[in-house]
Amino acid sequence: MSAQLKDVTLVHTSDIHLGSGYHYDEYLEKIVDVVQLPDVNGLLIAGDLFDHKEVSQQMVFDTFKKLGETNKPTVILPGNHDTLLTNSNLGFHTPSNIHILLKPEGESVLLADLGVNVWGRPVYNHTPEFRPLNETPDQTKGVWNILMAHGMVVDSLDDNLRSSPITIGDLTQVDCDYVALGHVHAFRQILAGETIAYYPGTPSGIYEKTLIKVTFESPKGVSVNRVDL
Ligand SMILES: [Mn+2]
Repeated sequence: MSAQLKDVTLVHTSDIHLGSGYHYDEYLEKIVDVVQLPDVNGLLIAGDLFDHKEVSQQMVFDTFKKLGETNKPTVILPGNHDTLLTNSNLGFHTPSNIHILLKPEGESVLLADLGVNVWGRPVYNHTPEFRPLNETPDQTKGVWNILMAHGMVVDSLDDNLRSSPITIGDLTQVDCDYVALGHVHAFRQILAGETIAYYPGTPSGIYEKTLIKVTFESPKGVSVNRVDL
């Protein structure tokens, strides 16, 4: 970490499952309310924004309109439920503050105003062979580096046949300041070497409704705060 890094606070959420019928609009509003706070600079959605690909066009339009109105950089990594986003025939326009990571091999977006680089590999095939977090890029110098991954953390690939596995070994070897996970519907810290990795839980549905505010400060480092909605 260098002293020139800017102080940044991001909201990290996942597993919103819009269209599943669990009062989605209420929770999208709550997320947007947190993102609108003056101390928040941007938003990370680590997969399963939409529940399925038959979500109504009106809901898709309303969702991107609300996320666009924050005017804060927003990075979306498609999860296994986001077939609406990974379908190549997207028939909608997204506001300019929204970046969807779509390249199957993984891609980065540099949020230059914030001094943040975000990388993620979207879920196209939710199978045991798909590895969201192996072979990740090296850090970009002079900015905060965030990796996003939608999958199931497992001790090792031998343990089970979970789809989209993220091993503790994968998490230990990454070179970044924060790993924004999604897929598990509960707030959870994952311990893996020096890596800081969290599931934020889900802001909607029948579970405890949580998200994360993560703050990057020079030279103090990274602090993670659970927010109960
Ligand atoms: Mn999922």
